[in-house]
Amino acid sequence: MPQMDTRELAFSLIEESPAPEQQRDAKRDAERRQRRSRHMRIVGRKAGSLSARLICCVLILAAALTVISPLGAVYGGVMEVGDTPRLDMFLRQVEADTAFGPGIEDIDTTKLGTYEIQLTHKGITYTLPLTVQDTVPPTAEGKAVTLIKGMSLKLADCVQNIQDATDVVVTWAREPDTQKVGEQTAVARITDAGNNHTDVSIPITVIADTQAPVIEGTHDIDAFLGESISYREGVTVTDDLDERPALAIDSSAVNLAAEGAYPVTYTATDASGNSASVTVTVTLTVKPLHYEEEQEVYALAQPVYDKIIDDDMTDMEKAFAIYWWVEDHINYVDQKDHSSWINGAYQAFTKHYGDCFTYYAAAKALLNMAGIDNLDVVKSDTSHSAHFWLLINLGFGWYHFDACPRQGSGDKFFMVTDAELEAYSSRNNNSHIFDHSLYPERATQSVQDMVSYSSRKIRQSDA
Ligand SMILES: [Ca+2]
Ligand SMILES: [Ca+2]
Repeated sequence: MPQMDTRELAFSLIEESPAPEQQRDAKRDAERRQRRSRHMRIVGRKAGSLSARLICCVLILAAALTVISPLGAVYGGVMEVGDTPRLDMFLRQVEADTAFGPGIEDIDTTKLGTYEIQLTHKGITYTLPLTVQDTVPPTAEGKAVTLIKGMSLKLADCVQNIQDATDVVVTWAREPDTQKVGEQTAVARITDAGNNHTDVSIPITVIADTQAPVIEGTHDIDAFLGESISYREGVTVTDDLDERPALAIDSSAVNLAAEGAYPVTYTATDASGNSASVTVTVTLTVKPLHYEEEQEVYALAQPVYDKIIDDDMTDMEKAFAIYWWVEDHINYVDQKDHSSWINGAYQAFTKHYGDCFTYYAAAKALLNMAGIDNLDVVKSDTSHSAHFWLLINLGFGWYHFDACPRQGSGDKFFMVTDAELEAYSSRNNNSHIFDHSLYPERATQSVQDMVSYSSRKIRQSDA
């Protein structure tokens, strides 16, 4: 308790009391002392500090030597946090001419501490301490928790309905053992600002996880030297119990500075320590000169696609429109680079010239955009010349698709069967000879009665 208040109180008493020379007889003074003491005894629910009380006693004794105090010796008021200050916290008997001074409403009674207040009685103002204390422990409930062995447990998930007038701190009084499978009881401790605490029991069930996580989406990676590699792209890890199993990727064997094939291992581990691994191969090569990006090719092809394709067309009509655009818009010239269909398509859409590879590549880009399944076909006997074309499947079998212009009878190859293609090939230096075993079974039923090369239209039938 502040010493100043005690002095002020004592001084107030001195000022209020009559001078000793005015005391004419002891009886009158004694009566007066008893009367005022009755009316204005200041009380406190808790005693102040020893030193404060000593000082108080000394000062009041000193005052009594010169005057007879009308007030009691105890000072200050004590209230529970959250209550409203009342006069009876300071006076045993509240009289009509007693009131708090200004500022009493500014005291934050939700915060613990000792505040200075003003109290006026019979025209005299006293400065007194008001102590706000918290003596009521918090209340709370424990919440039963089930967790997987090894997983961490948040204390906040174990306690509910916490009630107290002050802020509280929640700690473990008895921490759970999350490595121990079975049932156990942990204890949480809720401590308030007044240092009162309440312990609540937490029933905890720890279950075992024996199944390893599952890694999906891993694949071999081809990349060029100098480019960054996204090992995590498309890779997911799931577990039967652990919602967030850990994924570690060991790429320490990859030499980013040298061409080669390197192992990369993905290891997923759940909270209980079960783990699974997958190893893929990362192949690094030097980036070819004039390498074009796939998305750039599709961006170049988009205006072509938008011009020749609309949503009302059947897949066969879309494929036929692609066939004619490729045949019409690429001029044939001999060339040697057949390394990448992306590069071939890039040349088709930017320069509009090339060889059979360019025709094949442009058609492949547009067929991909139309969502039409297609496969690359490579001529097997290149002693006379190389050749490239496609197989496409609209849902009723694989047919040959080759928009590179030819000469001679039967030189159009839109959805032709092996027999139809090979009839031409055998007459033209095995132009389309291919290894049948390398490709899926082709359709044998001709659809040429649906195809009009002269009108460039697909005749609708029951195909
Ligand atoms: Ca409390
Ligand atoms: Ca598991």
